[in-house]
Parts: sequence; structure tokens; C-alpha cells
Amino acid sequence: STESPITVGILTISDTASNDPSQDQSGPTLRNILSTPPVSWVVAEAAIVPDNPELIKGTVVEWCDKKNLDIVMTTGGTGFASRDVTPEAITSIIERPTPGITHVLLSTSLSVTPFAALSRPVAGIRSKTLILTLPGSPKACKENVGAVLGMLPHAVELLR
Ligand code: MTE
Ligand code: CU1
Repeated sequence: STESPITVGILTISDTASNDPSQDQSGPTLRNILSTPPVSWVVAEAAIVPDNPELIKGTVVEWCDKKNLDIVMTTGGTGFASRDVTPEAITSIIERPTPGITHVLLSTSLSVTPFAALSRPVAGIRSKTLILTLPGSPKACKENVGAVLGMLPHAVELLR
């Protein structure tokens, strides 16, 4: 029901951070934003995986299909480097794309920096879970999540 708290999974996608979790700044940044009042969502899952499509897909599919989280946010791997495979991995497991969310992420970010064009965000629905991909730097992460935070509770309400 809409009464129960929103549950979210935070997946950090980074070769560096998967080797040394202390290098992960964006995961903790997101956790802080999402679990600090007045947002106060439940961070039910958090993990770090390398830029590996099978590990990305495996983790997010489990969080959607077995853990039934309301929202999954990934951070990292959206850029142009050859190891940046997040958009392709997530696209392959999305059932219904939500291009409006992608549009908001890009347009908001472009008003901050033209380098936003170097991120390739995707978003969409798998079963009852909304999945969105955020860039890897804490700054970009913060700006992107801030752009969609206000409408996510209504999105969750529609999906439940
Ligand atoms: N979006 C916002 N809002 N602010 C930023 O500083 N940085 C960009 C872009 N999106 C940025 C942003 C840069 S420089 C890059 S390279 C891409 O995100 C890709 O990030 P990723 O490969 O870490 O996912
Ligand atoms: Cu960049």
C-alpha cells in the first residue's frame, strides 16, 4: 500500500570501488540523501559491483524480482569509456522504458554543465520497480537525484 515506507536499493557500479569499498563516495552520498528526513526512505539494499554487465544485471534483477524494492538507483558507468556498460546492462532488463525520467535527468543536468551530455542515462520499470541510472561522481549524483526526488513518491504510488 502507499502507507508503507518507500524501499530503495543503491548500486554503485565501479571497478575502483569494487576493489576498495572506501573509494565509494556516491553510494554513501545517495544513502544520506534518501534516508535523511524529510525523505526518510528505507535503503533496503546497497552493493558495489565492477563494470561487469552480468554482475550489474544479476544484482538489479534480484532486487526487483525477489526483494520487490520500489526503486533501484545505480551510480556510475554511464559515460563514454569502453568500461561504461551500465546503460546497456540496465536497458536489457527493463520491461517498460520511462524516457520522461531520462529527459528530466538530462535537461536538469544540462542547465548545470554541458558535460551532462557525456552521461547516457536510462530509466524504466521492471515489474513494480522503477530503475534509474545516475552518473558516478558524487556531485553529478546529487544533482541528478535532486532533479527527480520530488516526483518519485507519486511514481511509486502508481506502481504499487
Ligand atoms: N551531470 C550533472 N548533473 N553534473 C555533472 O557534473 N558530469 C558529467 C555527466 N553528468 C555531470 C553530469 C560528466 S563529466 C560525465 S563524464 C558523465 O556524467 C558520465 O559519468 P559516469 O561515467 O561517472 O557515469
Ligand atoms: Cu566527465
